[in-house]
Amino acid sequence: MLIKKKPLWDKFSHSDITPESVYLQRRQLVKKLGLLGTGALLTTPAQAGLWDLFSNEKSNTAFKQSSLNFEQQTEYNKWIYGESTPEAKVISHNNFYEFGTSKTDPIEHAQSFKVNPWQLRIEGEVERPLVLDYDTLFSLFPLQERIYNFRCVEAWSMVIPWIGFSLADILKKAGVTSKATHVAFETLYDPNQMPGQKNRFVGGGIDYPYVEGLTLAEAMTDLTFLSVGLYGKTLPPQNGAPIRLVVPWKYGFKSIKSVVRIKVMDRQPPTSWNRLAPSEYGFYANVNPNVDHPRWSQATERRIGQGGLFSAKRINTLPFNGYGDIVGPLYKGLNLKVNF
Ligand SMILES: Nc1nc2c(c(=O)[nH]1)N[C@H]1C(S)=C(S)[C@@H](COP(=O)(O)O)O[C@H]1N2
Ligand SMILES: [Mo]
Repeated sequence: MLIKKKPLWDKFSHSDITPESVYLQRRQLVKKLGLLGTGALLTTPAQAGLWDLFSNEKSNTAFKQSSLNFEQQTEYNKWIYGESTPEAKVISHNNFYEFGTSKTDPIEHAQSFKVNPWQLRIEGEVERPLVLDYDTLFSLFPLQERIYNFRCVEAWSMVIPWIGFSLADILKKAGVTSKATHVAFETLYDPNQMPGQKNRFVGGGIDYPYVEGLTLAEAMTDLTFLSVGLYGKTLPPQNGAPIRLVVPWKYGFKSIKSVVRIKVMDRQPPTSWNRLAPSEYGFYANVNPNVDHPRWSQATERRIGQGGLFSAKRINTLPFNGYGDIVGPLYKGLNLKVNF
């Protein structure tokens, strides 16, 4: 399912792979993770997950690996997803309109962006509002690595090793009330630091602060991630330091950067791109190869970092960016062409 880069799965789905080689691969991975000699291999969810991985191509267990430690999970993720987009691309080809609309503006103009001190507020329909300072962002929950495919609405994609924790963890800590139906997010508003907020031309016409939103069910899904780092380090400013949302089954614009406010709501909040161009960008923005953008096809994507800018590899785009077996049930009965 959610496997974007396929070296591992390709090996195991080809008919010329014998059961013995599958078995050896599994032994090798289990050994790499240091799980040999720990006793019964199938007694913990993590180990059962590993077993599933090799017995059923469709199973995705990366997010059930709670009993793996950080190093084990990193190793495991590499095996599932293959290698990530080169770090140099991930930090230099960005959308962050607060710093300008070209892909190279953020790395050029965000370097002096002050991310510490920082305050992230969790408020609205919650039992216990929270205000988290910079250090707390990194210490509140154990940090996990998640290698996710990331698909921009502009039909390019990368595979990025994020560091962070599930949004659900923080929402559970704050305790959402029974009135909650949606979650709204807001980026820092500081025109002195962000030239795009000062000047409509630089900022692409967005009405700042940049805002985003999810349904409560989407927000509570374990896939929905708050990232504080990538490639094992804190986030560079151009990628949304010190903390940004990552919603891997939705177009990239939902993954709002440099978040200062998470507000649990009793209704659907407005979102920046939808406000700017409602016929082009919907509230849901689920990756969908069958619903084209009015001005271009969404059937394929250019995988950044594979083959250079002009010869870059084009691959097929998958429904929900490949995460359909996890999040598809959230949209049962919803017309995805109308609710794009
Ligand atoms: N505040 C804010 N968040 C934002 C954006 C932005 O312009 N401002 N751009 C979005 C878009 S369109 C994309 S594709 C991703 C890009 O994330 P990356 O630069 O880390 O790859 O950030 C999203 N989050
Ligand atoms: Mo995007």
